[in-house]
Amino acid sequence: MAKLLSILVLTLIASTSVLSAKEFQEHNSLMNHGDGHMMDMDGGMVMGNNTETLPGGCDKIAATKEITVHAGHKYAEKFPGRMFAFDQQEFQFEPCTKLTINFINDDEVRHQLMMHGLPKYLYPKGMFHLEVTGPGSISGTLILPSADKTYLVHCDIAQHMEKGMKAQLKVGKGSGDLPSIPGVSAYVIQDDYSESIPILPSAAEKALADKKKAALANVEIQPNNAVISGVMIIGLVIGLLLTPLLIKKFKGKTFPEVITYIFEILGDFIVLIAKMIKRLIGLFLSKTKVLPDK
Ligand SMILES: [Cu+2]
Repeated sequence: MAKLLSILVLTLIASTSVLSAKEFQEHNSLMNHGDGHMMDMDGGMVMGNNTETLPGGCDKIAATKEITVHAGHKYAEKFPGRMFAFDQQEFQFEPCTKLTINFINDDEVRHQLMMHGLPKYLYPKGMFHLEVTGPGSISGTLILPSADKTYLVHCDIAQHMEKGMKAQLKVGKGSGDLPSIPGVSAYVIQDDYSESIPILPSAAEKALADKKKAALANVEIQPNNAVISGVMIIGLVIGLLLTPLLIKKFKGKTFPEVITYIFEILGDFIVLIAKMIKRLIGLFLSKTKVLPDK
């Protein structure tokens, strides 16, 4: 029984390890969900597939083209600081072209080829989308609109576009270049690997630090100065006035006698204060108390 169990467990482990080592998969038997949405249970998906309906302004299909686009980590090697990329960053087609894209994922992760801004009456959410999880291929077709426009092509998996998986597709003359297309247009946020930047603070940072320092110095020193000038002067004056009197008083007395005398004075002083408080309370009570007429 124990032997049988161990064989079963080993078989399970072996089969899962075979499954986890992903092999290239052609996603070509997809289930059609309607509206150009097709998918399988292995991470293959097409959205916005359109092989027939002409976009507004297209009298006929102007041309039929087929391209293959790879997605993978290795295509980002030529772009410093990027992690993922397509093997091409720019595409250009004549308006009303029927375009078939064969999308190949060369990585062990999930990648997409997404186009945005297409006419919504024809493409749900204005989107054409191909997706493959792990190494594999998938194909989809769309008919490009009639107007000159530049479309964003990207992978929408978190951070994949920011890390380089971004391209542009121009229909006709296009409508300019999109920002941060690796190798095509300037990055919106430039990477800077020069040594001077992390070591030396910028002039603005330095000015800010100096300002903070000055502010802190003011807060700490100014009130102290005021305290010293006010209280200290009063103390000095009192001390100067009392010293001759005290010298006279303590002449010929020993140190313990002086201490005893000081405590006696303090004791008298406390008693005096207590008496004054008592008298004040009495005064206050007699004034607030409503006494009946005799
Ligand atoms: Cu991706």
